Order: sequence, then structure tokens, then C-alpha cells
Amino acid sequence: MADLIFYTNPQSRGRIIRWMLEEVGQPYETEIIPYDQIKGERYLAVNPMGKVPAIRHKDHVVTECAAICTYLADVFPQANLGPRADEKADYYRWLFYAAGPVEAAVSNQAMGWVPTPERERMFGYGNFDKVVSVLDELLSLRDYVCGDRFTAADVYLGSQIMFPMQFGMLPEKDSFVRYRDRLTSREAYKRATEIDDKAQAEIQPAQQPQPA
Ligand SMILES: N[C@@H](CCC(=O)N[C@@H](CS)C(=O)NCC(=O)O)C(=O)O
Repeated sequence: MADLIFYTNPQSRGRIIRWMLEEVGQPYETEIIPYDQIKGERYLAVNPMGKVPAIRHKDHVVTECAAICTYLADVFPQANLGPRADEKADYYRWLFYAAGPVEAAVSNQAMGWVPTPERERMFGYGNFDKVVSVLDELLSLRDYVCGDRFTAADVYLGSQIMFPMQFGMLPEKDSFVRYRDRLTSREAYKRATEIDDKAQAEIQPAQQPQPA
């Protein structure tokens, strides 16, 4: 068994971790979890949430995309994707902002669950427009989360911007589009997309109803 196992489905947030793994450049084995097996006993033993992605590294299981990105950057320092001392404040600040407020704001907005102005103080993100303008300001002032250098925080924040934008859940702000162009031109991103597109094409016919 490989030291590093990646549990995923190509039609999922697992694409974030595929990209991260390709950035890290260490060997890993992929286990595709079909959606009709994701709540089965076997996969629940890996992630009791019954959600992908997850990784197993030696004896450790890590779930949650933001945690997996941070973990991989930590345990494979040779990939140079973790923060230098002077980058730590931005790195952690925006990673957690992306995993908490950004994720909640984008999904609630997409569902049409908009807090009333009186209730905004109870929501960690306040309101959707505020989250968008904070991100727009950040990415108008710098190329990457930590300034001028790509880190694991960009894999995660970038994904939290690019994927919603692709589905019309975030506006195509100029700063977001320029950030997306920088990120999608990376060789690791292109490799990851190619691998997952191929895996998706392979499982899709199997999921089609069989002719009677
Ligand atoms: N907070 C989790 C979210 C994981 C998640 O929601 N995964 C979805 C696919 S994108 C899933 O596995 N859904 C299957 C299900 O809930 O049955 C993370 O960041 O990894």
C-alpha cells in the first residue's frame, strides 16, 4: 500500500486536492469513491462524514480540503508551498477566511438564503456582497495570498473562487479573472484537470442507466 492514498470522486471538491497533490509532486495512489458507495461502511471508516475528498498518509487520515492542503504543505516542505515566517499571517488568515466565511457566503447565496440586515451580525460572513468586495480588494492589491509567491493557500482560496465563478455563483470581477488566469496556467493545475477529466469520462458511462 502506498504511503499516500487519495480518496476522491472527479466530480467533487476532490479536484482541489488533486491539484494540491500535483503541486506537491510526491507519489500517491487514487481511490475513486463512486457516489453510490460514499455512505457505505467501507468509506465511512475513512471519513465518517461520508464525503470526499480525504487522504490517508501513513497512519493518518485527513479530511476537509483546507486541512488537507495545509497538511500536505507541512509534511512535504520540499515542495515549498507552506508559508515563510513573514507569510504566516496572510497564509492562515485567508485560508481560514476561504474555508469559513467564503464557503458559507457562497453556498447560502446560491440557495437564496440571505440573512436580513438585522441578522447579519450572527453570520460569520456578514453578507455576500461584503465577502466579494473583501476578496476583490485583496486580489486587486496582490498576485497571490501571501504577496508575490504561490502557496498552498492559493490552491484553496483559488479553488473557492474559480469553481463558484464557473457555476455563476460568484461574479467575474477583473481581479478574480486575473487570479484565475495565473492559477490555471500552472502545470500542476493543468495535469490535475486532465487526470480528473479523464477519470470523470471513464465513470460517467457506467453511471448511465443500462438499456433494457
Ligand atoms: N467540507 C468538506 C466538503 C466535502 C463535500 O461536501 N464533498 C461533497 C462533494 S463536493 C460530497 O462528498 N458529497 C457527497 C455526499 O454528501 O453524499 C471539504 O472541504 O472537504
